[in-house]
Amino acid sequence: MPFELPALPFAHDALEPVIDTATVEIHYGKHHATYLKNLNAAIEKHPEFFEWPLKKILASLDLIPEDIRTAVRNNGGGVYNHNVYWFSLGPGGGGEPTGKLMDELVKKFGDFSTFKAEFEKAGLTRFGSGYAWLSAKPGGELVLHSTANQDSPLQEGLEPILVVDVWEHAYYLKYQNRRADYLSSFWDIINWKEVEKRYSAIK
Ligand code: MN3
Repeated sequence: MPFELPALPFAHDALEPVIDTATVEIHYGKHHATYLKNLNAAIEKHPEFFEWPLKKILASLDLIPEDIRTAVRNNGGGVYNHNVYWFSLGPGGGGEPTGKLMDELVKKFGDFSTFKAEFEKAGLTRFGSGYAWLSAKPGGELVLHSTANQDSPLQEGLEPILVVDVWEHAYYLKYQNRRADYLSSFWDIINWKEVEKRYSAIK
């Protein structure tokens, strides 16, 4: 069975004014959908990998046949990373996480505002296209990092917890060259309940 595009958990205009409707429509309906189409086209050549969960594929790219490995890395990453992105967001988001995730953030960064500043810096200093991530090691220790292009934390043995897409397509219509403004507004649309769930699932 081909991989599928998950329905967005909110309306296209639900992230206004942080992310405008046109950006959501193009980002989800064109960029994300195209990664999905290209991933399925690549896997068609070795359809046995349709049986694998996408996470397993991305965590073990060296097991993917060489003739499709780059296409799977780029397009599979493109599908998965955008899944994490959209499902971390929602209207009426913002505030701060609670529970175990907050405890670990404080342990790692000292306080929440230091984490925010470090996360924004990771997004701002990712040269070119990519993502800033809060990920977790297998034992639950948090790691702040960024990846280039459509690479994912799964390739480094890390579990993604929160992501911000810093490809220009994620923000250019509204923010143009002002990536820093996109990053500082991003906090208002984070659905911490979903992010906390993702973290609890690995512990
Ligand atoms: Mn994107």
